[in-house]
Amino acid sequence: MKREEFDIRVEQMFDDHAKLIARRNRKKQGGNGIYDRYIFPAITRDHTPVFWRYDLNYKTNPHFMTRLGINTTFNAGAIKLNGKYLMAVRTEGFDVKSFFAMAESPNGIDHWRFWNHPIIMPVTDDPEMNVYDIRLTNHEDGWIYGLFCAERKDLSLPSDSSAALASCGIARTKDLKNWERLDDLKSNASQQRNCVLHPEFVNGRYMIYTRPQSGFIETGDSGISAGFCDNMEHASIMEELPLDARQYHTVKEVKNGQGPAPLKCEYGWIHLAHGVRRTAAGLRYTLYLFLTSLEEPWKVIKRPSGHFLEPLDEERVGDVSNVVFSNGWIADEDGTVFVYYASSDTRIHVATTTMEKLVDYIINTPEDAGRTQLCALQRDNMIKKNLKILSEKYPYIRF
Ligand code: M1P
Repeated sequence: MKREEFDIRVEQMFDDHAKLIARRNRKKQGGNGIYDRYIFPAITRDHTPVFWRYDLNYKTNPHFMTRLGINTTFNAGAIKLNGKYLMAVRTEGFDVKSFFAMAESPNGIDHWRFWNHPIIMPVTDDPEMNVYDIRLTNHEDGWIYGLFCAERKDLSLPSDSSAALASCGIARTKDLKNWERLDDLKSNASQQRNCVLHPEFVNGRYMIYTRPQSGFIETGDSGISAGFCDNMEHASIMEELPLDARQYHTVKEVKNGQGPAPLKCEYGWIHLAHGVRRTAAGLRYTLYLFLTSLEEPWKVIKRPSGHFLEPLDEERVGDVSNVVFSNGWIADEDGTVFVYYASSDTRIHVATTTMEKLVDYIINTPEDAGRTQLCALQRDNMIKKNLKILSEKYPYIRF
């Protein structure tokens, strides 16, 4: 490639990137009344800066090749800080290593721009191979904590090149730039993933939502659990209380995991979680909601039936298809709630709703009736009431 052509390619690339960042997103028409989806993903790999992927030196990259490709941008923690909407994005290179990178938006919907530098997360004495799925919690102790999965090779199985151990890495910051790494969470479980710090002290202690696992993939029966610790510098949880167990023939039949830190409302804590079912096409991940008690956040008091958000249309296809996953949401001062969810481990979307709608959904969506006949009866009850309304309103139409 000639020097002039190289320069044109570089300019074109920066131009395309600037247009992508400037693009406005719009709500999809219709919707389910619970939340609005948006036409474009909020963040894709093309949103990462060009200078993260290309060597811009003509002498060392005369063919203008991608040098360090970015494969996917997904599963982001989220927080609002100093008026900015921020995501800590799981950014995966072609080398299949993930790192966290902050992206910010002026309105929570579009114009997402990555900060120039990714987070260089400090390591413990036992550096992990990979980190992912950070949950950001603005804790009442004054720190912003990031709890994430820290994955290491399982050295007890040296000949199995895919044997891995998942543990909960913990770091804290005040500005999302300078991070202090703390000890990984200690617990009795052999592995942990999807751990999330509750935003308030509970009876004077830190409370962490956990997901104890018997193996890297297998989760055991306990599902989402909770435990307490006295400090975050050397967090240790020796007893985990089962909070939301997986259950036969529900959206969380195979496994589940807490999403972001729960949101507080007058009735309790609203939780967003993912639930996993096994299908002939593989695992299917959907998102669901539940409510825990204000005073005892480890006790579930409301369980709307079924899923809250499922992979839809183009969201269904990606690196790991048929998956939606969320570890970040932001509740704004005006009651708007931004739900950031990733589809198929590939890109990030936003859905918007309000606290009022979430509360209505949680309180008024009936619980799972338990088995098919009771579920059909539950639906038939609503059908009968609706037909009465319709026949009174439109007596001249036959329903
Ligand atoms: O591939 C789907 C998800 O699988 C894992 O989630 P869980 O531990 O609940 O099964 C994680 O690797 C997650 O990052 C990924 O999105």
